[in-house]
Amino acid sequence: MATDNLLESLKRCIERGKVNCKSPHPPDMKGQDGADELTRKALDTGIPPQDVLSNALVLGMQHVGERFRNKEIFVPDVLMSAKAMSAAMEHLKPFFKSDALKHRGTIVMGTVLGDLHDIGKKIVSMVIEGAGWEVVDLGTDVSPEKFLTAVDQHPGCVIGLSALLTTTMINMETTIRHVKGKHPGIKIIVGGAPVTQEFANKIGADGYSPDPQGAVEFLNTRCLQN
Ligand code: B12
Repeated sequence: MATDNLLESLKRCIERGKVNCKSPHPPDMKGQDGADELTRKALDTGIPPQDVLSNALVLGMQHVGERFRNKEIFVPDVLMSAKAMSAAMEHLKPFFKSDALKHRGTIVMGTVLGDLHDIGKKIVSMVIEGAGWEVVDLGTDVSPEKFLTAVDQHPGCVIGLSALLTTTMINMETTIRHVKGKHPGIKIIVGGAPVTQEFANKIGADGYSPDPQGAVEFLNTRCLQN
């Protein structure tokens, strides 16, 4: 299959929530390769992992978001797309793993309290790891107290906060206040679809980026300790 066709088919698997060849969902794609097989094929064909990520997976998920907003699909459909995305990302992970010798520092990542979205956070974590940083991923629905405990366990770390809901992005501010109350010098970067530079400034974050590359730039320019 040509590169463009392969990426287009993979994007479609994300949009339709086709996880792998064996999965019965969606019925009209029964027996066809899913995100699992097509990601493997794309990488084996020599398509760069960054292209697989940006030109198939993220684009597919964006389309899912638009259709969900327009009420053309519903939560169970989105969950299947998220599952397909996770299956694909498993194949990408090794390509973003970095040499332990390049260890530049530690970032504690988490999705804030009340928020269960983690696809974007996982992508950002993967790219950051590939840039030589250790990532401690606290998962989703992380309370300010849990972030503080992690900072105590990883002295000198940076924090990365993710939020996808307008109702939970305010919990970024609570987390920043809680953590900076005890560690005023700690650097905190925020991101997620509803977050903006203006919002980041308002809540006292040190950095904001709409994408993983910006997060790496922030870490390498503002957070290196030596
Ligand atoms: C997938 C998804 C879900 C899945 C999540 C599965 C999972 N494991 O993550 C499920 C089905 C569980 C879900 C549930 C809900 N969802 Co939802 N969901 C989405 C959807 C379609 C895609 C999100 C996504 O993965 N995008 C792809 C990734 C790659 O993009 P991203 O997350 O933005 O991340 C990128 C950047 O933002 C940035 N980034 C992200 N984090 C960070 C962190 C740092 C530090 C940095 C620097 C950068 C950064 O880099 C990433 C890579 O480029 C969005 C639509 C959208 N347009 O965002 C709705 C959306 C976020 N959901 C929405 C809603 C309403 C809900 C529910 C309330 C629905 C319901 N009725 O139950 C629940 C809430 C559950 C909860 N408590 O969290 C709304 C939010 C509206 C709002 N104004 O707040 C959206 C916008 C859909 C819509 N248009 O209405 N959802």
